[in-house]
Amino acid sequence: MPPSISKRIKTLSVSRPVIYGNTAKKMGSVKPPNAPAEHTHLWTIFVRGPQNEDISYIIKKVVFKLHDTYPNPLRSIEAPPFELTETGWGEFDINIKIYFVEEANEKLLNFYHRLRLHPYANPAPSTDNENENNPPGRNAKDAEVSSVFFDEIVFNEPNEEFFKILMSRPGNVLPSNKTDDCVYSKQLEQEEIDKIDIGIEKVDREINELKQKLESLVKEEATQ
Ligand code: SLL
Repeated sequence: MPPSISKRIKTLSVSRPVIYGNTAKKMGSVKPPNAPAEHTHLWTIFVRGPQNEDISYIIKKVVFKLHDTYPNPLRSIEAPPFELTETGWGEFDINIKIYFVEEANEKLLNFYHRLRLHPYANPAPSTDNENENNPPGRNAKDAEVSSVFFDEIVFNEPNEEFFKILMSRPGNVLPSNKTDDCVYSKQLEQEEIDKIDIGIEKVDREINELKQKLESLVKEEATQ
């Protein structure tokens, strides 16, 4: 990567939302050609914008490192959509490396996603971060499984050239409201914050109750 001569803008951060994760479906008798007989699931791993917007103005390529049981496990996707569809039988951790466009002069982002193929028998109440896509009327065990996460890529002190690129898509921020196509929004963010606030209040209340209980037990003890 050629060194960027563009100056970094001090004390400024720009964040961009991304969605990453996988969907998976049990295959019936119809399998893609060349799929080994023991492969039971068709799955797709992806990195995308919350509304499927083009993110290639900041991302140059995404490299997915699969389990060593796959031939050529290092799969480099150099143009959008940054996704990979495969077949398989097992769940494993996929290493994801996001490379940014050269103008960014940024280090790559390196993280893992656990490939999920199976709907769990007794799914925990779904957190909005990871949800079971299981519409009514469909057999739970055949439903498409999805394990999808929201995150924000934060660019600290971007250089002037990259800042211009970031600002060229002012619409690439979170939408205000949830829609059927896209739940990731300011609205969902606020709902999550509200849930956390309620949780904090509950824990504070419980701590206070326990403290009072303890105090009265100590007093009781002292008077005996
Ligand atoms: C484990 N979770 O920890 C398992 C590994 C490997 C998955 C899962 C197909 C590879 C192939 C496939 O699904 N591998 O048949 O080429 O041991």
